[in-house]
Amino acid sequence: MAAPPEGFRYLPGLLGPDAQAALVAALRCIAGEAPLYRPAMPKSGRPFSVRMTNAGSHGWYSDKETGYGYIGRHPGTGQPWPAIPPALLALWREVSGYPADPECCLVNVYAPEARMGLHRDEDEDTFAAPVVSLSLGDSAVFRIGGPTRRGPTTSLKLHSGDVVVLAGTARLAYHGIDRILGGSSRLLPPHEWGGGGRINVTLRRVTRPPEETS
Ligand code: MD3
Ligand code: FE
Repeated sequence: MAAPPEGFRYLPGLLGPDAQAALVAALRCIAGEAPLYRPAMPKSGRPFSVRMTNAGSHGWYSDKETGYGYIGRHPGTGQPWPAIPPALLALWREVSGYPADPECCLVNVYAPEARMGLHRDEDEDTFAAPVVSLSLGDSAVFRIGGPTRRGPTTSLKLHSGDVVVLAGTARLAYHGIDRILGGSSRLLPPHEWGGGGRINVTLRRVTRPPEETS
C-alpha cells in the first residue's frame, strides 16, 4: 500500500446514470461496426481474458506475431475503426488539460472472470498527453504502483461512472485490474457484452502532435 503516484486524478461518479446509458448505446454501435476481439500475448500467443475493440484513427491490438501496438483498421473486417463518439471527445476536452484530441478510444470488455495483469501503457509515441479512463458496469478492483513492476501499490475500487486521469508520473505507472465484482451494477444488459461484467474506455493520444516539443 502506498499513496497513488503524482498525476493520478480520480473523479468518482463524474458521469451520471443517463450519460452512462448514452455511452453504452454509443459503444454498442462501435462494437456493431468493429466486433470485439480477443488480443493475444506477443510470442506466447496466450489469449487475454479481456475482449477489446477501438474507435479513432489508432486502435490498440496485440497478437503473437505483431506484438503490442496500434493499427489503423480492424484486424478482422479490415475496415477503419469507427469515429470516437462526440460525448467521449467532450469528456477528454473537459478533463485532460491537453490541447490536442485523442486518437485512440480503446474499449475493454470484462466478463466477471476477466482480469488485466500489471502492465504499463508505453506503446504511444508521446507520454505528454494523459490517459483518460471511464468505467461502466460492474465495479472493479484497480491497482496502481510506480515506475517499476516491483514496489508498493495502491488498490481502489472503480465504479460505474468513475473517471480516472493519468498524467505526470502516473502516466507511466504499472497498473492492472485484479478482479471484477460481478453483479455489482445493472447498467449492462444481461444478454449483451457476454453477460453483465464491466466496460472500460481509455482515451489516448498516440502520435506526438506537431506543436509538442521534446
Ligand atoms: C494508469 N485498462 O487499457 S483503466 C488499459 O480498467 C488499462 O480496463 C484498465 O489498463 C481497465 O491499458 C485500467 C485505468 C488506467 C488506464 C490507463 C492507465 C490506468 C492507467 C495508464 C497509465 C497508468
Ligand atoms: Fe493500461
